[in-house]
Amino acid sequence: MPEQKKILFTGLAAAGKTSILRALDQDFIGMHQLTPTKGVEHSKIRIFGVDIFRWDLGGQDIYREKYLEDKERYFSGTNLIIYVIDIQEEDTKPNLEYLTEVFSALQEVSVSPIIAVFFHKYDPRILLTSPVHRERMVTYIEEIDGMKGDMQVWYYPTSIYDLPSLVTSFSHVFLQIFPQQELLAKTLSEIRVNMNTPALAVADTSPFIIAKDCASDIEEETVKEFERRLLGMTRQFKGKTSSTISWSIEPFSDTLSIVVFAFAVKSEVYVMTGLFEKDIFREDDSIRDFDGRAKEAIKSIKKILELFYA
Ligand SMILES: Nc1nc2c(ncn2[C@@H]2O[C@H](COP(=O)(O)OP(=O)(O)O)[C@@H](O)[C@H]2O)c(=O)[nH]1
Ligand SMILES: [Mg+2]
Repeated sequence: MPEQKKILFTGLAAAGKTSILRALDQDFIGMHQLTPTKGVEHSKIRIFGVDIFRWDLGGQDIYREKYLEDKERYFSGTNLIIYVIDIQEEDTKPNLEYLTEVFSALQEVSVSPIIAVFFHKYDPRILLTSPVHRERMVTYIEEIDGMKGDMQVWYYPTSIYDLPSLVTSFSHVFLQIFPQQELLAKTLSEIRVNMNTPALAVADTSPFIIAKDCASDIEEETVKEFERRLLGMTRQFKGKTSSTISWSIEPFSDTLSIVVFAFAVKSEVYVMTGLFEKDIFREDDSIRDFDGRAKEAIKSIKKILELFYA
């Protein structure tokens, strides 16, 4: 039986924890009807055939005290903590105090999960223009690095107005609990070079990005657009099953097309998405060659994905 995993979402009240969970579930209706989370809300997702239990720890003072009193119950068995900070909130002290308490609670119950800090409500307009928020984020990082001890902490700016930021941040840190991801990342990078594409990714239909590799000279904006398109195209395969490899193609830019290949591993659908020169698709011969190489690539990716189910 595959083991199960536990993810804690925590942080102060109104930081955006529940909104993040809803956005990751693509539940945009639920997102607009949020009431403050009372106590803990549990939900379950499945990735690589493993049950992932998500605990949304409501952030009001009375509940936070309860978590810290009953540490064993809330913190033991945790694989990943996502600590959500409202970057628009000027006062950094309450977050740093609560984080200190969380770190010592983890030590007391002797667990060392991977920790992600989401600098949330980092809405696109702020990310582009505001030095104040950037300075606040830098201050947080310095402070947290100073108190994390041996723990592994990752930092991400996120916003519900930038869904790819949430999906890629969550995917990236979640994958850190799977050692197999290193082999997948390395293989995908080789395939990308081999297939001569500036951007290539593997995802499941949650959608959840399992690996992504981009050429070093590709523009940040193109990567963002690639992620946005890949999430949209991936969603079309949700709930579908397929024993063969199928692919679909859409225009991306003046010179590039975006191609999505769907394939199954353990009866779940996965996709490989990449950007390819439009010219490839003008002649039958080069299409055949492309198809053959893609299928070879997918074969090796499937083998690695099977390792995640071990
Ligand atoms: N500007 C902005 N507001 C957000 C974002 N995420 C959540 N919010 C708002 O922040 C408030 C609190 O969100 P909620 O998810 O209930 O926070 P929780 O208490 O941590 O679960 C709500 O009014 C949300 O609409 C974001 O990325 N940007
Ligand atoms: Mg909540």
